[in-house]
Amino acid sequence: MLRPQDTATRERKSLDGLWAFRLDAESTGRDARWFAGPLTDSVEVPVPASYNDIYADAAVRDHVGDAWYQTTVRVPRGWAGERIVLRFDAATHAASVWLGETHVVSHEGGYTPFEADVTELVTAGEEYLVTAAVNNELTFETIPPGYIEDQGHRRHQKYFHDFFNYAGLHRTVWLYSTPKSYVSDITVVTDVDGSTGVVRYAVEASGEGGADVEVTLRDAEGAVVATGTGADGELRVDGANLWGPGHGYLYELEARLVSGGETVDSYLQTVGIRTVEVRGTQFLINGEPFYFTGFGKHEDSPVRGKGHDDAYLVHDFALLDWIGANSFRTSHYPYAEEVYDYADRQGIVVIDEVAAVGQNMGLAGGVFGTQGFTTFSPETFNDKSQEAHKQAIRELIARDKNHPSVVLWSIANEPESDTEEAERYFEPLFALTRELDPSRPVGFVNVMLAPHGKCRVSQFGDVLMLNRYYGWYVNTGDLEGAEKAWREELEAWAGDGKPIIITEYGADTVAGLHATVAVPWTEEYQVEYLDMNHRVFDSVPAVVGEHVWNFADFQTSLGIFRVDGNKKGAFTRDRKPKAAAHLLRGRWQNLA
Ligand code: GCB
Repeated sequence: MLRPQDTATRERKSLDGLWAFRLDAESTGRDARWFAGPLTDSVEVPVPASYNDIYADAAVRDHVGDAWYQTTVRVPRGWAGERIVLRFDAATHAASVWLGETHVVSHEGGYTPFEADVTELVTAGEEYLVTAAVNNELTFETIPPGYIEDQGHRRHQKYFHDFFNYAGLHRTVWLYSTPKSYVSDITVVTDVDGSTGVVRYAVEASGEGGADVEVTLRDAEGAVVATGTGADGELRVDGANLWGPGHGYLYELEARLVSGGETVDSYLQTVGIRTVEVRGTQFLINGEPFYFTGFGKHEDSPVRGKGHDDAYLVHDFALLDWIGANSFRTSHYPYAEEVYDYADRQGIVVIDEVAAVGQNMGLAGGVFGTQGFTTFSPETFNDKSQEAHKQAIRELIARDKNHPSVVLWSIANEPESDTEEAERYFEPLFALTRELDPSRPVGFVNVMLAPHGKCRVSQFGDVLMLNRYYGWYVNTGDLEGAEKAWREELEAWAGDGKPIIITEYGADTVAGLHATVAVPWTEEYQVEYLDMNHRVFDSVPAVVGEHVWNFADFQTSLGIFRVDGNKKGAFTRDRKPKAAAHLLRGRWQNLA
């Protein structure tokens, strides 16, 4: 799905700012047609942002159900005769949208975009109400899952993952125009042939039709390096400047629809020419072995929660650069598209993850206090859950397929994977991912409860991604025992002959807590814990990457084993380095 752009033939208008906002705990708004006029009894809310932490109000923070957002938009006068689209970059987790009194779109899935063609409903120059009912409920049939407990005095959202269920309009809302004949999709796959870069493109056109496709590829200085005609084809670039880790070199593909010598529509797609390949136990980018250093991250910051923020984007990447990280995983959901664009330009490598986290009732019982469920059953994860999971994969790949920074799809984090039901559930998801994108490897993130020899899903992955907490959740405070157990398990996995990425290892650490003899929760323990892990990784050649959990401390749901959130960050929530950050900096700068 293409992002809105300003080009010679298109314009866009951001609807970000303060919107009217009203909670609907009783779920009366839809029947009472709150969209039919200005939202009464409302306050103002910033877009983009999570609403939860904006007010000093537990009812907002812990709200379960619909939250209503409303703004007015004036369609620019100059857009008469154009196709006009209303687009939400994300609404977490589901939304229904009205333009005036007309329902224009509904969408499920909190981290991917959706849009509605509103051409027939608007007149250029006129003003309209835009209303969205954004719902944050998680069920066994949503991605991610959860369930609602009716506690009499309140409905309480339970879930099986460890980050706070922030909700709202987390990303930009757009009104944009395209011509009536328009470029509706572009797919770019690149290859390298000697010193020649190969760019295979496919351009989809929609609308009134009758136009031819022409493409022009320009280098970063704007010089034309290749041209083509036809809806798909292959462009060749002699002496190509490849995209690679630390080298965010981008070409630009202009796709034009041309009719009678006139350009009807023009869309600009950045292109990084690179290859990705798994060979034996190696992960190759441009034919060179790549070793991932970096983090599992979160979209999380004080006040705005999961709202996208360019200041945090640029700052977080500055910290990745400072610490010598070359990559991160978008744990545990697709991030804002701005993040991938920036990663493309910065040469940062991304493992792109679908929001399938928490599909593991074994883990949920122990860690999240939500006992008594079976993971895969007609009442829990069933065919509808699997269909939602498939849809989440489709939307992820449709959105992110053209980013050179994305080198690997992660289709789930720590699901149950040691049962026959899990094997049956996941096999088709791997097949779907490969069918949608044969150009990238695919994997899923394995949990400690399904160790080597027990896991029945890792057979489907091109790489092994392991989350392990030896020395934290097990062998707590016993780094010697942890090292032994960890090495033993890792060596068993290495026998599978696939590259292994350690996608999580970490220890909760309260910044400023110290001890002479390292004990859990102190900065000293986090340092020794990481050191121990690194000794283990360095002794197993199949390990091709290490992602510390987590980049920064982040907010979690209330509970008895988190104090104001998860403290496994190398940085605090406000991005101050703990001692561990300095350790990592030394190691990763050396590895680079
Ligand atoms: C995990 C999860 C991650 C948690 C982390 C922890 O295995 O993948 O979402 O935050 O452990 O700190 O417990």
